[in-house]
Amino acid sequence: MIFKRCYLSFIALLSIPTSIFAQTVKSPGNVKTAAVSGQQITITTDNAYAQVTVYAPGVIRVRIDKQPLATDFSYAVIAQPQTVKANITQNDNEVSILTDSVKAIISKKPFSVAFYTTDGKVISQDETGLNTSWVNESVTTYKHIQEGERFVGLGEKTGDLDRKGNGYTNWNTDAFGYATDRDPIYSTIPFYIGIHHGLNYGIFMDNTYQSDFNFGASNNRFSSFGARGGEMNYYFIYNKHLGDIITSYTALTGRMKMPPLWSLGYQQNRYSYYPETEVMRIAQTLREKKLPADGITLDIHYMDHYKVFTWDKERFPDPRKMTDKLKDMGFKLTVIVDPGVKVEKGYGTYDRGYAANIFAKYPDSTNYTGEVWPGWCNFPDFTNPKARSWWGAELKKYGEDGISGIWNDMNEIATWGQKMPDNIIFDYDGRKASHLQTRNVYALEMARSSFEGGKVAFGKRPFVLTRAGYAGLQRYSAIWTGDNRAEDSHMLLGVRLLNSLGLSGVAFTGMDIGGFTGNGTPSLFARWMQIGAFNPYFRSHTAVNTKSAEPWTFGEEVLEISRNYINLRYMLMPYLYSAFYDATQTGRPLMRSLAIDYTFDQNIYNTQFQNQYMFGSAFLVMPFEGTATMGKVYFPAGRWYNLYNGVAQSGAQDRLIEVSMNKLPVFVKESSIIPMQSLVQSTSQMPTDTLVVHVYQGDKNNNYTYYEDDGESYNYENGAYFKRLISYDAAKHAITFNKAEGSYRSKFKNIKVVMHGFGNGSFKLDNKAVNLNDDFVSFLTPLSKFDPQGSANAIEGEKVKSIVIKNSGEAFSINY
Ligand code: NBV
Repeated sequence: MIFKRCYLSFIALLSIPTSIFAQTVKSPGNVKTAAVSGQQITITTDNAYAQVTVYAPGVIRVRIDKQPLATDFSYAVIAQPQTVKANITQNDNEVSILTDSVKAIISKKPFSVAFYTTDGKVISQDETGLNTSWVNESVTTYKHIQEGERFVGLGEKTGDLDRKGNGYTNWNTDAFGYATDRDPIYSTIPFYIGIHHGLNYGIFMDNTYQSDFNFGASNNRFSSFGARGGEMNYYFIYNKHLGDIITSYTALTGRMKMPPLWSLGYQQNRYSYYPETEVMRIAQTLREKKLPADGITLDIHYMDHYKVFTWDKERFPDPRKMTDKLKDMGFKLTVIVDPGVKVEKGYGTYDRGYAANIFAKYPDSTNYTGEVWPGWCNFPDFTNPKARSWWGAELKKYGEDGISGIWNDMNEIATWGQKMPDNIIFDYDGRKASHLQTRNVYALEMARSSFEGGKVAFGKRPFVLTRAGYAGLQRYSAIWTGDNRAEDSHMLLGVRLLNSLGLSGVAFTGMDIGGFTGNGTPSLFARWMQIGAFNPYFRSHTAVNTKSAEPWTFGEEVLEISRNYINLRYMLMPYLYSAFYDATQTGRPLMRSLAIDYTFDQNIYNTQFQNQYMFGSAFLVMPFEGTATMGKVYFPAGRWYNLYNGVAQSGAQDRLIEVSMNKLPVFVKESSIIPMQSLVQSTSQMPTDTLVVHVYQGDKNNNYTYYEDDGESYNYENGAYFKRLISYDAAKHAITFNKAEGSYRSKFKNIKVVMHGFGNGSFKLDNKAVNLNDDFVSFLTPLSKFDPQGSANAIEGEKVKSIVIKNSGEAFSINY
């Protein structure tokens, strides 16, 4: 009897699931038709519509929806499919796509997708039985988690470098003083890279709804990506080298333009410097204390009652006069802007916005009103082209006021209460979309408006900084990681956030140096400044209610440490600028997680070493807490030179090293080429006319592109640059400076080549024997009062050989 009851309920269980599952989880089912046209396959299935398109030899796009696919539209992707050789065939069971670099198989029964190398190794495949499915309006694609698979990227996400075992949500969020494991925070980049069995691939899911990524969190079966609305729309990217995946991803979503040179200098900031006399005091103190700097930033208190595009006339009676004075001192001014526009008749910006009808709306066509700094506000709908041009026109005033940078804050959108209604309607470039679909791209389109408007309003390259964003934000803006805390764990988390942003196609990134909330210790501030010197955007910042946090406010020792590293940053300007050029061409970030160049070295994912990164092609940076005295570090394969004394160290091993508050451990990769200049106090000051190119002996080849232009205009787009390939050929023992390209004349009349690690060997210049000079290089000044060895003859440095050559732009080579 008991058996019978059990048996019956078992039968019942077996029959219930099919109907329940079919109701609650919908799958595409089997393929009914698959029509091939050129590089595209259009598919219908029992319950869905799909399209698979070859975008590039290693890039394949997959779209799936329950309804016929909508007309294609993306805020992120700017590329069209390239014409590529793709062999597409099909039989009853599958459609197969073969390009020069990947093979994709679309199974027909049921519809599922798998990607292989051309020699048949699995790169990524749908998880059998799960594939892609819908639960109500949410759509998710499940991929089989491969043995030993690791996951990196996904933009500005807290946590470890390897995201295996974790799940994340994308929903742009104002995350004041966030905990180091908080998710989501400000921006959304639904792009990650999977790594397993010596292979790596990228997945970019281009869907702006709230989205979820699961890298084996609470399951041992799949990694998944999905969104709470819209279609499944993802790009699979395969390249042999991880760096090339970033290049392919940024071919889709775009790359940054050359930034204004001044924006690479040190930026001094706090919430807030006012009135004008205070701004000038900061500027003067930076100069008096010989702290090189290029930027001062004004936070919300410069405005009249926080009304965007206004000035508080008492605090800043004549903005133009002030920016002129600052300019004479070598400073550029960046001002904060918030999207919330105060609802107030008679306030020009509001009146013009109201007349142009550009604010986000409720479904009954009334403007959505939410509360933020100025009080009740309307919010420009940056997804409306009319709003973007209105914003651009408003920026003209800032152009006239001599502003050079625009800092977009609060653009998640942040409002008091943090609950923006779902039913706010945005234009979405004529398509009309709710807040649910628009939120994650709002900041991207605000950044676009600031960038495009700024270009016209300033007549020069504008500097744009944003807090939130979406995939593709690198085209318009730099990004910083918002309201961090003055804590060691945040400094180190910040490094990982920036490294992850770099893995996700964003090269121009920064964090609040010193920490936004709370009061940091001197050692924390000193270390953070050192790390900041090796961040793409170098700005210190602190909240409204904290103690003063300029480099001189932590005592003499911290001041000297800060100066040392800012000085180094300024001497590295030619290297930095060339690294930014590289980002404009390849999408390669400045801060490079070791996962980029040492992808398959398991040690780099060890949480002890995961914060280490390359800054550009040459520097291996090892961040530590401010108070650390000893630290375990990992040297990837190759040879590494201690930046400060030139001592070489072999790689593929970890080591315990001494760490002090005065020095950030930095090593130089063998065969590196590092162009430097003399110390200046701002990028507006001319360095001496000698470019110093440091070359480090090594067994690896290196092709380095040196790049220079006027640093402020777009003339480089018409060839006004000075660019040359400098190549290190280890087998030929040759360093060749190739002929310069472009119509711009270098500001350097001479090149001093400094040879590190080459000993006293014999050298040839253009095949003729030459004697190199004995020289001495030191990258830091001894700390006068605090370093017990701080006397002139105890300067830490390195004996090197050097030679000075005229910089005619013609080719020359040095043999060793
Ligand atoms: O405008 C004030 C701050 C700004 O300093 C900070 O960098 C932003 O992330 N802003 C947030 C507004 C709210 C701060 C509590």
